[in-house]
Amino acid sequence: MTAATTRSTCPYCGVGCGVLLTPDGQGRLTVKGDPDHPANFGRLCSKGSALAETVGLSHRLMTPRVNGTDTDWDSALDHVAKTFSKTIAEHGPDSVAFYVSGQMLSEDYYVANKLMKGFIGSANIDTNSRLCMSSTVAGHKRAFGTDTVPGTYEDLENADLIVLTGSNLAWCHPVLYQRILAARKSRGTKLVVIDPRRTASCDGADLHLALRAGSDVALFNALLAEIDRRGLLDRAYIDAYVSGADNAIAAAKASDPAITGLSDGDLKTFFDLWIGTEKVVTIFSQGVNQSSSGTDKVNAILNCHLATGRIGRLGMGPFSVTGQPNAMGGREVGGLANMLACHLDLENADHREAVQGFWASPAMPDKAGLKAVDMFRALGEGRIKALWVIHSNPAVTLPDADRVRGAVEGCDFVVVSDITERTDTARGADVLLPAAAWAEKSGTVTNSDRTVSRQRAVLAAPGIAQPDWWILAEVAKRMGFDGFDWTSPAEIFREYATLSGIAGSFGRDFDISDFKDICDADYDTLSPFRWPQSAAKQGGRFFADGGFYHADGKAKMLALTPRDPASMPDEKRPFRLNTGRLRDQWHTMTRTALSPRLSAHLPEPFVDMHPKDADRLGLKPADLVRLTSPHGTSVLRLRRTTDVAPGDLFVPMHWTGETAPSARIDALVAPVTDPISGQPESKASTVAAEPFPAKWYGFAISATSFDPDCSYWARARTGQGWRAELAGDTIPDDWEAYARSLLKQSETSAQVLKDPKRGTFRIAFYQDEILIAALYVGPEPVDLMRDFLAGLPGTETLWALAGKARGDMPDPGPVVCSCFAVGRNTILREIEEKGLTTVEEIGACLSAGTNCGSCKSELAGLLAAVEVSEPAE
Ligand SMILES: Nc1nc2c(c(=O)[nH]1)N[C@H]1C(S)=C(S)[C@@H](COP(=O)(O)OP(=O)(O)OC[C@H]3O[C@@H](n4cnc5c(=O)[nH]c(N)nc54)[C@H](O)[C@@H]3O)O[C@H]1N2
Ligand SMILES: Nc1nc2c(c(=O)[nH]1)N[C@H]1C(S)=C(S)[C@@H](COP(=O)(O)OP(=O)(O)OC[C@H]3O[C@@H](n4cnc5c(=O)[nH]c(N)nc54)[C@H](O)[C@@H]3O)O[C@H]1N2
Ligand code: SF4
Ligand SMILES: [Mo]
Repeated sequence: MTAATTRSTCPYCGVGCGVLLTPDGQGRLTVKGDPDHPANFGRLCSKGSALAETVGLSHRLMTPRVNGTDTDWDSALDHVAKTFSKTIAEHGPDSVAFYVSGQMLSEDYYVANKLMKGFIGSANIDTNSRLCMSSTVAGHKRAFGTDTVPGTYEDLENADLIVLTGSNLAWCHPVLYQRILAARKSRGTKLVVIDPRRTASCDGADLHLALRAGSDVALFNALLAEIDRRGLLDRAYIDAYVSGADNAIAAAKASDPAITGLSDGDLKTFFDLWIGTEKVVTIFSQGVNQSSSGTDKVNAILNCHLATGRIGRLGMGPFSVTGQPNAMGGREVGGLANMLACHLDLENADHREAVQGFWASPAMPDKAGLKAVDMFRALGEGRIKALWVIHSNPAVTLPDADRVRGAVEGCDFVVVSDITERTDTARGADVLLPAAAWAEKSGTVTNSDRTVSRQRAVLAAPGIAQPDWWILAEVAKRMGFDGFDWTSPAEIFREYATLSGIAGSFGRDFDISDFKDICDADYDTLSPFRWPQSAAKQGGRFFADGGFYHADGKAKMLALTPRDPASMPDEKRPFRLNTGRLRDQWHTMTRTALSPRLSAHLPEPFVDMHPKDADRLGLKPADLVRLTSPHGTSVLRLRRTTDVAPGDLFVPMHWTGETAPSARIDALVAPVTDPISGQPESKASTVAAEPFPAKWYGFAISATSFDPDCSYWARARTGQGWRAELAGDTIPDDWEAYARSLLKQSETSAQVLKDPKRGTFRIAFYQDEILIAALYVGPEPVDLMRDFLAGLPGTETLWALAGKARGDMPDPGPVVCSCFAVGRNTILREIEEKGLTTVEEIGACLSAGTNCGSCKSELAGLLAAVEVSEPAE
């Protein structure tokens, strides 16, 4: 590490990898994995490795903006404070709300929570963690009496069996997946994936249980019943530390494993593995949480670990992996509408009094505020009259997203703090506040295993952008509140650590009061640490010897009855819509889509459909499909694949009005929530599917950005500019005029190739023999070497109209390894020509998979595909 290098933490997933940042003094950065960070020991995934490509200024919001006009901070902050104060005076504190984010730093989050709960006096602050972790929070609290992840990452390396339940770890927590694969190599750890869909995580697994969507409670009930049947309950642990076991087991025995749709053989293999392996970690994520029975799913898993006493000991335990970089920190600061700071309870009068006393605050709500889905419903109905959205893009990511977008647009006063104005939420806002971004601001985040790490500023914020805590504190002061006079995140951290000590004195587990007097210099150099950190307890695991947080000191096993998802497929809507993430994009893509190499992995949104369903609907490969639910419609590119079961569909969640307006998939998702956690069922809506009647299809490349306006489009960045897929339901009168207007090339000289009878048209624009842009149009999805063409703008390519590489220039195909930009075709060619049989051999020949390793599971998948195809030839 050189003097110019600073330790920080990756801003994406909850693995919480340490990074080493070296700025070049010109606003650019080099980003490397921190070899000393306990989350990643130097590794980074594709997203972490590409961070340097996302810190440019081109997309940034630089100054506050009120009603479309740029202004200074004083005017904007006064306006926000005045409007919030006026609304509260006229309509009461519950007429305003904050919608915040698990990506905020703990210090930012603490300030937002203090302002809303302690000073405005409402609990109407909720966070996107409601869509993410709230079922786990509720499940943990029901079972443990507290929201605590019992284990640590070392358990993953010390387990003999790892069960991924509703988690595509290979793509969503890639560094943990790499850690597991490494352990698998050295100790032979077995890996089971429980997911209705075949995912990249299955490539490294021993068993994939493609259970019916939503049936996890039935599966883990069946496991619990089988543990009992085999006489393998840990009676000593249960007698000493657990209540409710008999009822839970009786309910488990009464539930029908057939609901899972799994064969008896698969169930037996799973039971043998799970019951027969003491050191088992059950990892779970959004396939569990995002369900109308999400909390029950969590408890069904916790039941099995409590029943066997496999919790809190090295190499075993239930393990909820957090999604966002500070999802865990948000739970600690009390970011949810039904929590108080530091794991204190809003319903507990003593806790409320203690926090109010500590804050010296004028007010404290005694009941929970509106949860995310209800908050935006109230916004649409005019019950919330002023809303502040910080670090989230709800007009894209909440269910029933068109209605949410409409509610944001319709509300008289919506403030959005973001780093860019180009989001579907920001477009509907009245006030935009420019936030300092990752690498420009300082604070702490807590990862999935309770490790708190520093994010550090190494770049100047552009324009007059300011950190989120500062913006919040300035508004609080202007609303006339005391207690917001901090001058640095270190001061906020000290206050927060002090409050956690008060929580500790109430016996709460979240206690970092060791740091209540930390000086600025020590905060600057703070090394990662795992909570708790107090006089009473230091880090480590929880619950091996009981010590639960219910009044009787015991854990609770819950009696659970499986429920179907809220809507079941029927004649009108025969498909089950599953949604989730891709390897190289982060949520609504406001940062990852800036990186050409991340955009090259899967540049267009799509719907995965089983070939039998596609045939039945008369859909050919690459056709466009229209999906419809009672809430909205989407148009997406078809991918025929047996990865999904017949009747199931999978659509990624990432595309937006900026990148592909018809692919905003949450527009279709029903606003149905889990009755206990309030978490939406984002993975199990029902929809109808039909061919989209496009009259023409197109593909465009350009060295400069352009704004398509046809009925279907999806655009992505490339190393040379932009690429876009297009389709329309009306044919333009004059294709050349259309192309010139679309690609903003009114005067540029062009080569044209057209066949009006067949309806094909191609145009390439040149400046001094350099290709500037091109458009390829046809009546069917256009067959082109897209990834090859995407690399042409800005080069001397006089034969671009051909749409494919010359014989001597092979088409690399879609990128698989984003670190070294190695395409699928290149890998397949090498596998076949050189007879490669292992991922390591591919690495040796092409470097693919040798940097971040995020593509290793896909490389394994390509090797398997080639093996299968050989005998048939
Ligand atoms: N690349 C990337 N990584 C990310 C993120 C990102 O945007 N991009 N986001 C981060 C965030 S905030 C989060 S919350 C995590 C999410 O991480 P994951 O939860 O791993 O990701 P998802 O793709 O949302 O969903 C996981 C799986 O649940 C499956 N599933 C659907 N229904 C069911 C069901 O009924 N039962 C079971 N058992 N499985 C089901 C889906 O098929 C999907 O493969 O990822 C984090 N990491
Ligand atoms: N259908 C479906 N929907 C889902 C999910 C799903 O699996 N399926 N998953 C859900 C889950 S788990 C999650 S976590 C949510 C995520 O959903 P969101 O939180 O809505 O998505 P992001 O794109 O992460 O939004 C973050 C916003 O913060 C901005 N930003 C970046 N840095 C900063 C900063 O430093 N300060 C401020 N103020 N702003 C900043 C970004 O530009 C972006 O607009 O989506 C949920 N929605
Ligand atoms: S696994 Fe990837 S996205 Fe997650 S923290 Fe590490 S580098 Fe960042
Ligand atoms: Mo999430």
